[in-house]
Amino acid sequence: MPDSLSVVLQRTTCPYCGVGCGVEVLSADGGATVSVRGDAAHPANKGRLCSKGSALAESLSLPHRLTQPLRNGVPVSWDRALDDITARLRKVLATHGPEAVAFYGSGQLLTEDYYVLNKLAKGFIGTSNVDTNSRLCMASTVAGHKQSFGTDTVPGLYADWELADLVILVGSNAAWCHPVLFQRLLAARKSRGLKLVVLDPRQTSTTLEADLHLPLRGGSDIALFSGLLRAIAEAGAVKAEYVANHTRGFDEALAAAPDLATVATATGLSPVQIAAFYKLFVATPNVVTVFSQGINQSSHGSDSVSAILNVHLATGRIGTPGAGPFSITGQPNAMGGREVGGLANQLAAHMEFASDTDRDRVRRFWRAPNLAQKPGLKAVDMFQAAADGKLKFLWILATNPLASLPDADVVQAALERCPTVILSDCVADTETARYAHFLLPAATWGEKDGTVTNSERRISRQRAFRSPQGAAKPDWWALAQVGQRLGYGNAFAYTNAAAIFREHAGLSAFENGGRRDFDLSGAVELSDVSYDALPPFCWPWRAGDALGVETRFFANGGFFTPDGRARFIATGPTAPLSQTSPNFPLVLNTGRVRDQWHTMGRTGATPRLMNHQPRPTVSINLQDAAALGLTEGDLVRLTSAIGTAIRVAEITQDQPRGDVFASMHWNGAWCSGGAVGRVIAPNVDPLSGQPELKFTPVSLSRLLPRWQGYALLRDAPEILAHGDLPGLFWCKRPLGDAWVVEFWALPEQDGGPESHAAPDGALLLAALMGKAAADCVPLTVVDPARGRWRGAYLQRGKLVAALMLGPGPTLEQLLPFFAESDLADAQAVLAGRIAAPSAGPMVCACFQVSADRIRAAITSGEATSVEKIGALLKAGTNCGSCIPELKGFLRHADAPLVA
Ligand SMILES: Nc1nc2c(c(=O)[nH]1)N[C@H]1C(S)=C(S)[C@@H](COP(=O)(O)OP(=O)(O)OC[C@H]3O[C@@H](n4cnc5c(=O)[nH]c(N)nc54)[C@H](O)[C@@H]3O)O[C@H]1N2
Ligand SMILES: Nc1nc2c(c(=O)[nH]1)N[C@H]1C(S)=C(S)[C@@H](COP(=O)(O)OP(=O)(O)OC[C@H]3O[C@@H](n4cnc5c(=O)[nH]c(N)nc54)[C@H](O)[C@@H]3O)O[C@H]1N2
Ligand code: SF4
Ligand SMILES: [Mo]
Repeated sequence: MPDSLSVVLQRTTCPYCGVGCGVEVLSADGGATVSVRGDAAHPANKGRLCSKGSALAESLSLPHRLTQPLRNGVPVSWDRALDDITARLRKVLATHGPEAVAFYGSGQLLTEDYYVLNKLAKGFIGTSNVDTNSRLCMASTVAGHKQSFGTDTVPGLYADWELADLVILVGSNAAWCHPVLFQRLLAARKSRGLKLVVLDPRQTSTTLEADLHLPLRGGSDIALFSGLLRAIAEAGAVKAEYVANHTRGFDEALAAAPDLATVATATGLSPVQIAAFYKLFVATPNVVTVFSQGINQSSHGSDSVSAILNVHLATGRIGTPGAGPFSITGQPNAMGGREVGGLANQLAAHMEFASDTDRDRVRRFWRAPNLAQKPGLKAVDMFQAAADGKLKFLWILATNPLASLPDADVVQAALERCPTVILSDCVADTETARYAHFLLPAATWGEKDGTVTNSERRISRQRAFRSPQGAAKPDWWALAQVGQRLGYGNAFAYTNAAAIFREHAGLSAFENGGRRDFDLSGAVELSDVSYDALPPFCWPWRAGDALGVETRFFANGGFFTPDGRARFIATGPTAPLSQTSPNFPLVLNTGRVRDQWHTMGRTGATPRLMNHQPRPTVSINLQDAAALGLTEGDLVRLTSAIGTAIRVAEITQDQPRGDVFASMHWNGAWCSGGAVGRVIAPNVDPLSGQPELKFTPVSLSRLLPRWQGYALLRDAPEILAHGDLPGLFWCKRPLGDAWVVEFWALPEQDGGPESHAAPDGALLLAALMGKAAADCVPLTVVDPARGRWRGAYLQRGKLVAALMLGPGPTLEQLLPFFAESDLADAQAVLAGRIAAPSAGPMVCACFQVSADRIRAAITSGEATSVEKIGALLKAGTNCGSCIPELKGFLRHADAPLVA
């Protein structure tokens, strides 16, 4: 830990996406003043950061940070909390056995946290009910890899994206979700001329860059890639020697492969488009097929993965520079979780429950008294079991299941029914937190030490550069404390993260002898000092190898199946589990936006990240919107077979007809009725258990609000529980130094008010401000006949809150007054006798360049290219994440912007 007076440079890793960028943090005053920049020495990003990474310094002081253990909302000491948790655990074990105990973790845990979690649960408590949000993320890839390769391994390296002549992005919006890697790809294209094909039903910032965009029907990639196997065979492009020497099952897979006409029917693409794609694939030996959630989050996700692996195996394009299938992981440590066995069907260090030898080996290594003997409950089943009353003890770490799992009603029922729910998180206001009996304050990014593994198997250090806030502690510590209290002192006597890492490396090496690809035998003896200084490296790191050897797998076979051969898996067209119908005629697709991270805990509280897409929208195709009578900004109800959600309409050409898109981010902590998990059925892939998050039949209907309004608040609003403001739809966000809550009064039949008259705003303001309202002077202008209520709170002449219901001054007009130290004419403010131009949505988050400024520069004729925009306004010159959008502006220079 740096001492408190010096300026310190610390190298660490970004806590967001699976690209795993190196970050240099300059901190002074013991971490109170921090700035960040990309680490030029880190092989993943070579100095670049995207908009989210660049904003890390601003997101360090989170509102509603959890700084103390809470039991039923009451602060308690760590000792008290841990004693109580252990006592409850013992009781559940004695009464109901280990099957009644479950842990639900996250790809945002560090490897060390994850290792201790897995060891405690599977080895000592004896439950394999240990699953993670990775089940929602890349479980289908894990299943696909294991079936075909006999192990869960990404064969290639990021460099392959740059060395390829053809890169196919399947169900990946890398421009927004893996921005730095995407920039590397674009740079390589510029210098080497590689081709980029993108498969995505909708138009995205990624498809805008594609040489060929195939807007295939949701869930139909499996047909396309199965058909490709046949096209490869017909073109004589099978690498017979590779197939003969290193694989099994080719003939069966080929027999199942559909013809072109079948593929065209399944995908909705024209035979000409499909044939062009097949021709390009066949003709280009160096091809990397990158796949992400458009593939994984499907009820046939693991077969879709297999269909992709099949074409690479058939052509022998695997594990060579510039060729291979490439699963790109989402979370910073999704891969680390797979390495420690974080999923309910894995054991640890790439060992399997199914193998007696593996179980015995892990048992001996851990000296485990209660090693679990068979796989446990996968995420969706785990929460169903809790809702059914079968789970009595559930410990959730670093994830927000109520906001991110499908069928949120069941998740809520699970949290309500389970008698002991523990949540380890760094913030107190997540949706899940409302249901936890124990909230344990976790040290978070910048406060904790450990390692993460990125999508190319590169292990990087996360390093602390400031002290944990309040009583926050690393997750491994809390888990180890429970292990010790259960009487397993020796097994959980870790004093630091380095000790855990050494043990993890030890398990990977234990009786390995080349049987398991995950091998860190080179790190078994790592000293604390070497661990502190550990540079990023790719696994395997085998004993005797120099640190930094970068291995590709399978170019010459060597698979981890019993006979060393890969398996082809026979696949053909398979449809999503639920189909559209007259009642639910549209398909809801869900995913990510550029500047938000998951359930928004960190990014939602960062003003410049919230500017990019400030409301919970649903994107609707122009013609679909016209048919439904919807216009931009309308309030829309989405209804599926299992539930409803409310969103704000965004009308766009980017959506194909019949498809709508809503981001996964918004949830009950940030808006009411907006979490898409309320409408997504828990349909899962039978092999991987991964839910179908990208294909939900829905209907849309317009909600005509009684009135609309907003509140501006100096401080983050009090926590608003789902339904806390009956009859209203609301969403919140930070703006400048203030916070905004927008309101829509729902129609009467949706629980809204009986008349158009504005309600008593004073009550609403008090609900938003909580105790802070007490020492403020209220000032109100009420005009109910015209449906208006305007009010403000002043504290020693300073505006601290304002509420505008009905027509009145806009947010932008009001905001500047929050900065004034003595508001001379507060009445004039409320009356709206002020003007400030709107800047429009923020496009370049790094330099805060708005859409209006960019459009003005283009209209003036000065900005004719991305480079010119950069020279004039700096937009796009730092992380480059907005370059695709800048291109969109240039392309549509004459078209009106949809804000
Ligand atoms: N900005 C940002 N970046 C992130 C994250 C974030 O929250 N915000 N999260 C990280 C995480 S954990 C993950 S897992 C990754 C996810 O990264 P991605 O997988 O790239 O992100 P998504 O937006 O979930 O989905 C990608 C695309 O799949 C498309 N799609 C939907 N259905 C289909 C289909 O049937 N076939 C095909 N071919 N495409 C389809 C969607 O239209 C969408 O554009 O992002 C990581 N990076
Ligand atoms: N509809 C729909 N749903 C989806 C998806 C989708 O595409 N569509 N994508 C799915 C995917 S791929 C993913 S990965 C999930 C992500 O979904 P979640 O994992 O539920 O989302 P996060 O917001 O990342 O939750 C992480 C939590 O960990 C906390 N945290 C941060 N650092 C630490 C730490 O060091 N320790 C502890 N204990 N807590 C910490 C944060 O405050 C936050 O509350 O969502 C899934 N859900
Ligand atoms: S691409 Fe952005 S979010 Fe992902 S690791 Fe790099 S800086 Fe972080
Ligand atoms: Mo993910």
